[in-house]
Amino acid sequence: MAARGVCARGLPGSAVRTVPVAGAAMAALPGLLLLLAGAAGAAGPGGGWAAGALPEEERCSVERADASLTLPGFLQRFAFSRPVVIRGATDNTVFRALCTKDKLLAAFGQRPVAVDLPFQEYVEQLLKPQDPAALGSDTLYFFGDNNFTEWGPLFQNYVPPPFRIPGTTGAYSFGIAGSGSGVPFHWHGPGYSEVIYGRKRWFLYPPDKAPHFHPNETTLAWLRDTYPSLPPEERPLECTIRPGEVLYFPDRWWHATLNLDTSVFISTFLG
Ligand SMILES: O=C(O)CCC(=O)C(=O)O
Repeated sequence: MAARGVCARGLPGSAVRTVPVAGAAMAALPGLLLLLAGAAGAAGPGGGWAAGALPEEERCSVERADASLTLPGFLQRFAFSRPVVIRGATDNTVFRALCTKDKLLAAFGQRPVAVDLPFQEYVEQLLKPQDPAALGSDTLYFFGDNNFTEWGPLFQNYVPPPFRIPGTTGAYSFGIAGSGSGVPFHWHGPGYSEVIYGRKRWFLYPPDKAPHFHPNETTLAWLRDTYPSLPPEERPLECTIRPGEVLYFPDRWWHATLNLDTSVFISTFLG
């Protein structure tokens, strides 16, 4: 699978800064990661990542499915028509154990996630709750453009959602972001999102129902300023996903995200 950034069609390019990961290869990393996996659980249920204090939606309006969903059922009911949150479709216990704060810092702390910015500095200095007054263009969001020489051994331990749309392959995009951060409304091809740690609130509109938003407004600002005045018929579909759940969004569906906690997450784009 190849790396792919989030700046696809429909996303205001200035609103989200994806941070390219560059640098030297990490020799012997798979062995290191597997050793680290043996000590899973010591960081607690949140993996050592900070919890946030933002509210969840009152009601999840995205349809839900469980592990009994089959590929024919997925293709018939969701793949081309509507989002779904699937619970228990995959077991990412091993990957989760590798994504605790301590373990990611031990494995990648010195690796650059932006020009001259080691991952450890991003985590310790920039991974803060979102400033509600900040513009989207001033928000650093580590998501996508992952360098697969360095991060590939970690992703080998990720178990992706089981259903593919025929003729597509999956491309991973991995991220870690602070409470209150998120991606403003945009759209692109179909894909999945899974949180490994933290809760992520999703807002979705079908392709023919463009949301009211300013491209340089953060999701947090949109939630505060626009969302409360939306009449019921203009409200988005929404749901908060937690570890163990994946959200699927079909082609061209508008979507925006809000990390309720510091979140470790991975998208699988189908293309
Ligand atoms: O997980 C996020 O915060 C952003 C995900 C997203 O926008 C996407 O997968 O296209």
